[in-house]
Amino acid sequence: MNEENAGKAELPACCAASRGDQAAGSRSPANVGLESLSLRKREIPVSPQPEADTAAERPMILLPGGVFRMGTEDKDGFPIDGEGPVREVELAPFYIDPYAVSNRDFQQFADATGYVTDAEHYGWSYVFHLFVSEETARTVTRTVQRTPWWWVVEGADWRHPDGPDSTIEDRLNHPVVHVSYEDAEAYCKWAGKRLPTEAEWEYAARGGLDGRRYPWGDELKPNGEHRCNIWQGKFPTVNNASDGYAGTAPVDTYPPNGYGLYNVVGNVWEFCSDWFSPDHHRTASRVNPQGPPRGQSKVMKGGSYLCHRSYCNRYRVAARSANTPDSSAGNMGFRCAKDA
Ligand SMILES: [Ca+2]
Ligand SMILES: [Cu+2]
Repeated sequence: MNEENAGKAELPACCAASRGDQAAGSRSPANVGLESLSLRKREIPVSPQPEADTAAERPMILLPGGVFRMGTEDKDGFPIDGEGPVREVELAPFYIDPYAVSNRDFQQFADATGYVTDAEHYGWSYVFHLFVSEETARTVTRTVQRTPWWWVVEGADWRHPDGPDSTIEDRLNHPVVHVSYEDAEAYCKWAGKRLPTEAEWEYAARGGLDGRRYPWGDELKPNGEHRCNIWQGKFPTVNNASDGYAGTAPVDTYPPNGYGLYNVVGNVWEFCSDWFSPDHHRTASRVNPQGPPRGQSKVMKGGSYLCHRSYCNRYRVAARSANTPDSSAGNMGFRCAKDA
């Protein structure tokens, strides 16, 4: 395959949408099952606020690097995404954050710099249909044809995650969303950090386990316990939220993995620094791989609160997706890394 053309065209529809995907006038109750809209009023659990500190001061996790096995040939996986082959990859030591960047973290950055995100610049972002208020829903005219649960909501941005009439005040400890790859890069620069490479992200997400499906092992719910924030019920209309959360969860929800990272799978997709290609890694160097030199979309890892086995089984450590650098949605965030 020509590397220039490798990228999002090959990716099957996922629970993320790109900025260019919207189509006018395709929203209709039949598309998305509006009968379940009452779910949107579900109380969002509020976690205790952490100690007041700054993201830059919070300790990062130092990982020793070395050789690990990256990728999967899991029968439950998506070979077309380039999840395989399983290969030995060598990494230098690096630091990574235990948590995704939270609304509180991003607020410090925005307050300090006056930074304007891509969503604010464009004036809209993708909001999952069940979170949009009735009033805001009346203003929605565009959705994504292949993924009609994504509504183009004017005035949706990181401060207004469900639309202009919503706020982050009740979720300061949740991951920031509606931030693009470019926004994530800007934050990292300000914080003296950087995004992880895909290899670093996956190594960190595996938490020291070898060849497992999830950060904690092979079983989705060990002893019947939820270990990540994904979708339960019937996607995209009925979310039982039996894991405790219909939307985002606080960044420190559920036990961490073996390296001390929280919510690496589920909750929000996390941008990595690599351009996406389904096959570049087959022939590329396996020492500190950085991804292809060019591309259309940036790698995202970990899946989100919208992932469901029936539709988008990408809440596995080896799963991959991608989005264009200026795209944003209510299920996309990031965590930071740093050279050791
Ligand atoms: Ca959930
Ligand atoms: Cu998904």
